[in-house]
Amino acid sequence: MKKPMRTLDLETEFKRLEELILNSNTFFLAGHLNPDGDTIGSMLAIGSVLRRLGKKVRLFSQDPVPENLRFLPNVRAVRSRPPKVKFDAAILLECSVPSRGGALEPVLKRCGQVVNIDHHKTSEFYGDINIVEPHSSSTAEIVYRLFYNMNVNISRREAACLYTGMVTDTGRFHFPATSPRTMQVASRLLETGFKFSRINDLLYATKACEALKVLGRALGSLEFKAGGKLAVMTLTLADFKEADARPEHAENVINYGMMPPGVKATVMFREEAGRISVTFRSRGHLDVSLVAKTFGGGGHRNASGCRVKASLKEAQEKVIPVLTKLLA
Ligand SMILES: [Mn+2]
Repeated sequence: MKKPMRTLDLETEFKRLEELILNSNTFFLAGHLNPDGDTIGSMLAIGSVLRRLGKKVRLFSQDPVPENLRFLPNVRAVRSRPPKVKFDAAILLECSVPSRGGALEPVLKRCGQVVNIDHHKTSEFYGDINIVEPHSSSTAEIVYRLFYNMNVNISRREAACLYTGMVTDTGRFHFPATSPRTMQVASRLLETGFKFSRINDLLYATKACEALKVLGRALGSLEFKAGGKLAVMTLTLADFKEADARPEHAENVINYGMMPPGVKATVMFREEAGRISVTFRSRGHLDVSLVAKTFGGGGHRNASGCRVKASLKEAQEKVIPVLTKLLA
């Protein structure tokens, strides 16, 4: 890889990528670890367009595609084993640094050019071409613009992939990154006639029975502290056993804690063998990562976590006072 040069002129970068696509034949596409709807949807859409242009494409995700995205067209083309051949170009999707995609370096050394497409401002501009657009709701929105510039007509299936990227990254057009342009792009995608309602059903109205049972138990455990500003949820090993569930079935459960009016922060205590996993959520300026750090954990201002070697009761007695103090 050449030494990165920070390029700020986005239109020039789009043009350079168009030229690279037209002048190259083999492409390696990769997304980030723990892939989400935006990474996988964007990858599948680019892969499909490149194939229609007669190119050879390898899609790679070191981590498996999550269960809830396996409905996407041609998703089985995404492989978790890195290829051993050369490519004219690599396109990395939302990897702020190449290692966000896993062990990519050996493959990237065999790629003529590296393209970095991202909508996070943390991107390190490591590519030969860098399309980094922090004002974009999603990578899918950037990819749409690329195809639009190239005068590529998007197929129904490609539109379904890009829509999935946009709807998941914006939290169903809910987060502040959703712009008028996001809605315009979504509207253009809908015009292709793909079944967006079916996709929304699969993404948002489908949940494993085990996950529903765990959710029920977590909601049943809700308690309020700090004068109603703190919501506390608890899941014991027995809860998981009785729901026949695994820890991943409790993913996102914590977000329900933020729903009651007046709640400023929420914490979930989840019992594991010999320790307690503690996760935090908050809104706005309230920095729950400070609490996580107190107990050797970390994360972001509004979403963080730690693990405490203690019983459930002890962990709660340690953590809740620290949170209450933050809320005071
Ligand atoms: Mn994204």
